[in-house]
Amino acid sequence: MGRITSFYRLDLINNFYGLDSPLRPKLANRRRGLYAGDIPKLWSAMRLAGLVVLLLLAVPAILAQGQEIHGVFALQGQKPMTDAHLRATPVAGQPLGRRLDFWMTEPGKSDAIRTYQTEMTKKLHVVMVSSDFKTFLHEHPTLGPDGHLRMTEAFPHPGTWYVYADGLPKDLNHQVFRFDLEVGSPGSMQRVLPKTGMGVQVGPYEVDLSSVRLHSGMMSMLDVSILKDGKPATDLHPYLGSPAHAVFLNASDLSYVHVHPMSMDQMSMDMSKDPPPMPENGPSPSDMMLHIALREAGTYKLWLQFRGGTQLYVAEFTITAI
Ligand SMILES: [Cu+2]
Repeated sequence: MGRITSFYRLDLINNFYGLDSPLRPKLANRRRGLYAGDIPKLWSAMRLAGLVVLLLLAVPAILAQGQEIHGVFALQGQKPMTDAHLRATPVAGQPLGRRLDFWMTEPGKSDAIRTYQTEMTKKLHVVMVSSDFKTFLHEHPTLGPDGHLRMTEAFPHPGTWYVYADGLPKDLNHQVFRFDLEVGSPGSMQRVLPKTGMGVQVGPYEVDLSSVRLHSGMMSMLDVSILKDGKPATDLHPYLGSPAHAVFLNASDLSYVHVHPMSMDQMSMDMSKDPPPMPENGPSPSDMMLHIALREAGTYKLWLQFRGGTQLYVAEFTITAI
């Protein structure tokens, strides 16, 4: 019996690995009830069931661990000085919730860079845009002592999100990376770029630009004015130290440009460096000047974010650079 059992064991091993066992004809001939014919079938069924159980166990474990995404350098006209990484982990009970963990490394190294310069009051600016260009979010993760910048985001709808991490690691210049993150299901790749003209209405404000056509490859000056009830708005406040934040995305290669308009007062200061952040609760002018250099010709979406009263607003424009 011991011998037969070991024959069966060998046969089962061979069967498991899909090998043709030289023992099988002998064993089949023995026709010992259930053993000879049924065990291989039973074993196949058990293997299948085992695989299903393994998959059921593994998928939630993989999901809980999150997805690591390598950042694509996205700052228009610049070269990367670091690598960037994002781990996105689902939040239990929130299908559209993700814990986002960003870190940068020096090329070829694995240790997270631990220091970031503070820019516009924050260590990292995270801009998230839905793949159809309809939704714009701007958030700020918290830098931990381990060099990881973490935040939790409840995405307003499923889809593919272009997540841009914009910061100044160590003593380096701006490093901006794009991460393509799928939340729930893939989003439409059809980018919505309506012809906006030079004025758009957002909430009670009208935002006017002096032009929506720029020349690429050179510095342009755009006047920005914000009106309320047809008059210059008087209830504006700085947001993150600036009268407004302007993010341009090139609709074809998704390259990124982020600039801040200056108040006329700031323009009379030393223009070679950034003006000091404006106090958050102080007033902000309704007229400002945006210095913008788009290096690539093409169509861009501009999101201009500002604070009116206690609320944040985003004015959206389609800009053509020729
Ligand atoms: Cu900004």
